Amino acid sequence: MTALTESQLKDYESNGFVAPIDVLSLDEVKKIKEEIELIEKKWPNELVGLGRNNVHYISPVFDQVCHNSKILDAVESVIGKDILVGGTTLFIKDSDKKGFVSWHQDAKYIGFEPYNWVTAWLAITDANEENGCMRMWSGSHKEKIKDHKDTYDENNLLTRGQTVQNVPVEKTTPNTLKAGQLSLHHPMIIHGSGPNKSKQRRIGFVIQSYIGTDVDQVIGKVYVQQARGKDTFKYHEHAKRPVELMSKNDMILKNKANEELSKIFYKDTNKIGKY
Ligand SMILES: O=C(O)CCC(=O)C(=O)O
Repeated sequence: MTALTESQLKDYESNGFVAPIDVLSLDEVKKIKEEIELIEKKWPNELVGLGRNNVHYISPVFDQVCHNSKILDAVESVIGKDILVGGTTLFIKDSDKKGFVSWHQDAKYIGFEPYNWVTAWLAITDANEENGCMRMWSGSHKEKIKDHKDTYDENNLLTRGQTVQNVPVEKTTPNTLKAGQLSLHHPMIIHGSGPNKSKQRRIGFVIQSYIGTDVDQVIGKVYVQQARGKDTFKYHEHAKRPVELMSKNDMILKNKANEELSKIFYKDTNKIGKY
C-alpha cells in the first residue's frame, strides 16, 4: 500500500494539492508516450478536439494507468476506498503552439457533486516552468466557487476558455513534475498553466476525475469504471475495460461518452469550442 503520508495529506488539505508523487517508471511512461504516437500515426484524428477525452476506453495502456495500484492508493487516501474512474483527458502542449490553460476551478464546470473527488495529473513528459506546467494557487480551494468568464480564446485548452480573473500570479506555485510523477488536486483549487516555450512536447494524462461512488453527475450523464471497492450508490452507467487498442465497440463507447461530456461542458450555451 502506497498511501499518502500524513504530511502529504496535510499538504493536500492545507494547499489544495499534493505533489510530486512517484508512480511510474521511465519505461512505463515511455510505453504511454509510444501509445500516443502510435494512435496519432494510425488514426490521426482520434486524439484531436473532443477526442482528447476518454482515451482510456480505447487503449489498454491508458486503461491500466487508470487502474494502477500506486495511483489508486494515493487517491484512496483522499476520497476513500470506493473509487470510480469518472473520465480522462490528454493535455498535450506542442512546442510550436501557443496553448495555455486559463485560471479555473474544476468544480465550476465538471458537474460532480458532492466534492468527494480528486483530479490526478500524471506527467508523461517532464512538466516544468519552461514547458507550461500547471501553477496552483495554494489555499484557494478553501474559498467559494468564483465567477468564470467564458473567453473562448483560440489558444485556450479549456472548452470555453473559462477564466477566473485577477489571479495574483505571484501567489501561485509551479507544479513541477518529472515524467512518471503525479499530482492530485482538489476540485476547488484555482489553477492554470502557461504556454510551452521549450522545443519538446509537454504531455499530461489527467484522470478527471477519480470520484467516490457517492458522487453524482448533476449536469449530465457520465460513464464510469469501478477502480476500487464497491458501488452501492449506482448513480452511473458502468463501462467495460478495453482489451485491445481501438476495437470497434470501444470506439463507439468513447464517442458516446464524449458526446455526453460535451453536453456537460457546453450546458446553457450554443457556442461550441474546439474541445
Ligand atoms: O494540463 C494543464 O496544463 C492543465 C490541466 C488542468 O487544468 C487540470 O488537469 O485540471
